[in-house]
Amino acid sequence: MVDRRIRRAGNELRHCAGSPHSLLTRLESLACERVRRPALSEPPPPSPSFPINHLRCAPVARRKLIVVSNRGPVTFGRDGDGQRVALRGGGGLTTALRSLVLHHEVRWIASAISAEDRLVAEEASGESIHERARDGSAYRLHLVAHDEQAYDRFYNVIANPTLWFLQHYLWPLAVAPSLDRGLHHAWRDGYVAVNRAFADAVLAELEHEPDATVFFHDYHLYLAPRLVRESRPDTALAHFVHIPWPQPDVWRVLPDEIRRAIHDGLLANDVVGFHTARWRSNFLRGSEDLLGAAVDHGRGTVDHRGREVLVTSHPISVDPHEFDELATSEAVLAAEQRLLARRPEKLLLRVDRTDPSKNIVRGFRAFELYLDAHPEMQERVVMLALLDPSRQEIPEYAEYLGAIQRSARAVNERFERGTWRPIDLQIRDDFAGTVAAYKQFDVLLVNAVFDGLNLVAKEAALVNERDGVLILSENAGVHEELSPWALSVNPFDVAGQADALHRALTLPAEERRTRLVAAADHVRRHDLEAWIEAQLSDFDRKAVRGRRG
Ligand code: ADQ
Repeated sequence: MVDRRIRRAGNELRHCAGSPHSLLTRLESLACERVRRPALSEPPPPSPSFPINHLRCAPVARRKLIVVSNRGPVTFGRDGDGQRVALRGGGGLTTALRSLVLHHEVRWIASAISAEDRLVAEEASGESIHERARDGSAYRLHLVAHDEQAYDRFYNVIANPTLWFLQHYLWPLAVAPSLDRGLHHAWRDGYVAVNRAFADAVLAELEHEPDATVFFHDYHLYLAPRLVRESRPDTALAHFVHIPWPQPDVWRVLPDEIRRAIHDGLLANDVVGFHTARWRSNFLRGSEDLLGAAVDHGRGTVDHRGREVLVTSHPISVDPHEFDELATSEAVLAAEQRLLARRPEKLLLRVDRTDPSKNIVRGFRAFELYLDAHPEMQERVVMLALLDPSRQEIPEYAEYLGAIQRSARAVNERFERGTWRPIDLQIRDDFAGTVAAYKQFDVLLVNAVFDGLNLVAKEAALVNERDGVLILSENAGVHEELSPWALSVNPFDVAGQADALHRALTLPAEERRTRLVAAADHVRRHDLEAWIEAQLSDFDRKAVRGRRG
C-alpha cells in the first residue's frame, strides 16, 4: 500500500495542488462537522460491536510524537528542470500524518527509498529536516539511509516474503517455507540491522525531544521498540500493526529465537494496537504461549519483563472529506466519463494491489462459475479489476501477477463474444480511475485470503452512487465492522463467492440502498480522525495506569 501511496503522490499533487488552505480549514473543523454532516437518509443503527464511542468535538491536547514507519510521508525526486521535489503520498498512513501534524508536533522517521532520498539523508547528516505537509503544517522528517544490502535482506527476504506471508497464512506448509541459512543471515544482517538503524534514529530524535511519545508502524519494525527501550526505559512507546496477527501455532513455523524476538520486541511498547479484536486476541494468546507472559485477556494486558503492556484494537479508516472532494475532482470526473462510455449493464469491481493475500485468482474463478451458472448475464456483466502492481522484485509476487493474467485470459477466451470481454483487467496505479470505479460499481468484491483491514471497502462505500453491494471476505479485518451491511464470503469457497455475486446482483433495490447507506454512514462516523484519537487516548489510559500501578 505504501508503495502505491508514493506513486499516487504525483496524481495527488496534480489534483490537490490548488487546495491546501481549504484542506487545512476542513481539518480544523473536522470533528464538529462530522457530527453535523447529514446522513444520506435516516441514519441506520450502528453496528452492535462498534458503538459510536469515538466521536468528539475538540482535538486532543497537542503532543510531541515521533512517528516511525518504513515508508515515509514523502519521497524526493527531481522534476524536469532538475529541481528537487517532494512527492507527497495519500491514503492510510500518510493521511494520518496529515492529521497528526496539524494537531501535534511530529518528527517522522522513515527509510530513504529513492536515490534523492539518500542524498537528502546524507545532506542532513543523521539529523531531521524541516518539512511541510500539504496543508502547510510543519513537521520534521528524518530519513535513514540504510546499508543497501542490509535493506535488501530486510525488505526482500524477511519483511515481505517471510513476515507478510506468515501473517497472511499464505504458505502451503508441506513445501514452504524452507528456512535456509540465507534466511538466518537475512534476519541477522538485514532485519535486525535495519531495526537497529531505526532505533538509533529514534534515540537521536529523543535527544531533541526527550518527552515525545514514539509511535511505530507495522511489520517492518518489530524489533526497534526493544532496542529503544533498552536505552530509554521511561519513554512512552506505542506500535500499530496494520496486518493480521495469526494464531500462535503459525508463529511456530519460524525458529524459536526469531518468533520470541518478534513478540518480545512488540512487548517493549506500552501500547500495541491492531485493527480487530481477532488479531488482538491472537497476539495475546501468542504472548502467553510463545513467551510464557502473564496475560489478562479481559483487560487486554500482558505482563512481560516487569512491565504491563496494553493491547488494543481500533480499525483504521479514511478521511471522508478527502473522498468527497476526490469524487468531484476533475481527474475523477474525466475517468468516470471514460468508464461510462463503456460501462456494461452491471459492473462488478475489484481494486487491489497484485498481492497473493488479495485472492484475485479465486475471484476470477468465482466469476467464471457465476457466468457458467447464469448464461443470461453473459454480455451484460463485466468484472473490472483495477490492480496496482506490487513488490515485483519479489519472485512470489512476480509469479502471482503472471497467474492473475493467465486466469483472466482463460476466462475471457472461454466466454468473450463480439466486443464483450467478461474481465477487464487493468494493471496500473490509477487512483483517479479507482475512485471513478468506486462511484460506478454495482458489486464490489473483496475476497482477501486474509487482510489486516482493507481500506478499499471503506473508500468504495463512501462514494458509490449506484447502491452498490459489498461482498466481503470473512477474513478481512473490515468484516468485523461492515459485515452487518455486506454479503459475507469464505475466501476459499469459490462456489460460495459465485452465489454471492448472483445474490448481490439480484438484491432488491431498497435493500441495496439501505445496506450501502448504513455502511457509508458507519465509515463517516468512524473516520481517520477518530482512529488517531483512539490511539492517543490509549497512550493516556496506559499513562494513567502506569502512574497508578
Ligand atoms: P493494503 O494491503 O495495501 O494495506 P488496503 O487497505 O486495501 O490494502 O489499501 C489499498 C490502497 O491502495 C487503497 O487506498 C486503494 O485505494 C489503493 N489502490 C488499490 N489498487 C489501486 C490501483 N489500481 N490504483 C490506485 N490505487 C489503488 C495495508 C493492509 C490493509 C490495511 C492497510 C491500512 O494490508 O489490511 O487496511 O494497510 O492499515
